[in-house]
Amino acid sequence: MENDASAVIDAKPPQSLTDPLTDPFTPPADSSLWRTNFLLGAATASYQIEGAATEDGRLPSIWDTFSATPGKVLAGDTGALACDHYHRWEEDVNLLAGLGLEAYRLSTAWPRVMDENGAPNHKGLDFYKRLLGRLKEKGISTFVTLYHWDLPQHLEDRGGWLNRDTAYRFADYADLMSRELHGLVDAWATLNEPWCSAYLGYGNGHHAPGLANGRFATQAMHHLLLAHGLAIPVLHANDPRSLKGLVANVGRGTPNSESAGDRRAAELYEVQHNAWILDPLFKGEYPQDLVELWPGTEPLVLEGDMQTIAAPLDFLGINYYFRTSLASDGAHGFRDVPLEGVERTQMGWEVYPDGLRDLLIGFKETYANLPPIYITENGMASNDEVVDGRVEDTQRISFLKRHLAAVDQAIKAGVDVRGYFLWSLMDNFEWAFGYERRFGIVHIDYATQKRTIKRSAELVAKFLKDRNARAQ
Ligand code: IFM
Repeated sequence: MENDASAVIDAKPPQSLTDPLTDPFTPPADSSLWRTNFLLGAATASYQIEGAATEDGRLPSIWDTFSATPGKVLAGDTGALACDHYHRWEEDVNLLAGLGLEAYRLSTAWPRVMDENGAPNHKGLDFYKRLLGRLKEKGISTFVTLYHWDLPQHLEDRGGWLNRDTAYRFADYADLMSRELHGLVDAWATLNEPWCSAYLGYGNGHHAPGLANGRFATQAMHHLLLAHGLAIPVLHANDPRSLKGLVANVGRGTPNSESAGDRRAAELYEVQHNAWILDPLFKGEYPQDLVELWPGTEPLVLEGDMQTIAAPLDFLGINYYFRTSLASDGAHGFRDVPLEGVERTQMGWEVYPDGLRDLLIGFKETYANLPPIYITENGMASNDEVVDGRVEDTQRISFLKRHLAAVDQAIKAGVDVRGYFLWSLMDNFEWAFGYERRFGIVHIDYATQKRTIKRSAELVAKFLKDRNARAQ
């Protein structure tokens, strides 16, 4: 992949494109985004878009079980059909290509490609071969995440991520995928957002499999990270030319007041969201502060685990969405105290682009061996509607522009950020919020499966076209 962040191309956009009235998206002339080696793409995940939940030998995942459980997902929505991408993938690849997006981040569904005994399901594998092959033909870089939360239900039935054996089963799955798909994948990510899998899945039960126990969360996290560490050398052996990394969602905390208690609350929030994952990866240890936050929940760690987890990576994927304001809970933890009068999205999340810049700079200062970074997700949900065939998602356009400016500031401060993926290519199944929350730059009418390109997508496409034209 041609993507050397050190080579700065001095390209200036034509004056007319920077007029905020006619083009509210195009970055300013001095933005790093004008470098043609800064990768701009979009992301999705298997369970959120594929549908075809029982087709071609796909086994049930924990999200099929969870979403079928009354009261777990808004309006009782499930991923059974989703965006029907399993059948409409050609149309979706054409959309990506038509927009001129340079990279696509997708995930593969473990229950689609392996049976209960670990044998390959060739029908499922063929789907990904066709999809990735077409993306390659179109010249689109492929970022493949192996685990975006759809654990096979039969593994959950044996303890899921609480069972150390699941980490070894994950390494087998990584082995199969990298043997079958090598040459079609530019970058492999082992896990998407282990914080969500461990904390929301096993700590507070908001996500599948819906367990709520603090001790479970730390043990699940350890096995997830172990799975990651076991998979990295396997991916490297089977597909040495691709990049290997992990995708982490990171959170910015801000104290609700200047009091020492609230300042400590904000620190602990970031320990829980960021250091819990990044310290093991880049320092080979869990943060000491976790003990203060969750006394008595230390996971069982076997000799050698931390070295396995800290295997060197080619990249770190960062997913960033919002900032949280925190106060002390009066004991050793924190509580969320929402700020008044700030801009929010359909999710209720605060729009705070500076948080992305500040976190990126902070990570560079904290971790001496931090690899190059891709922003693997950033975006927002809005209640978008098609009116006369058009979707005017003005808040999203402004959101994207401001977050890309924050990325540019981080690059100028010395952080090696090599690309940015919009979340998401299309509206999709937003987990516990079902289909109500719309994150796409392409609108989905779920009744007809019609895709409508939103204004934000048109402007991103226009920018990419202008950038390419200038690079000729
Ligand atoms: O939709 C999710 C995605 O699956 C993981 N990162 C956050 C997104 C928005 O909530």
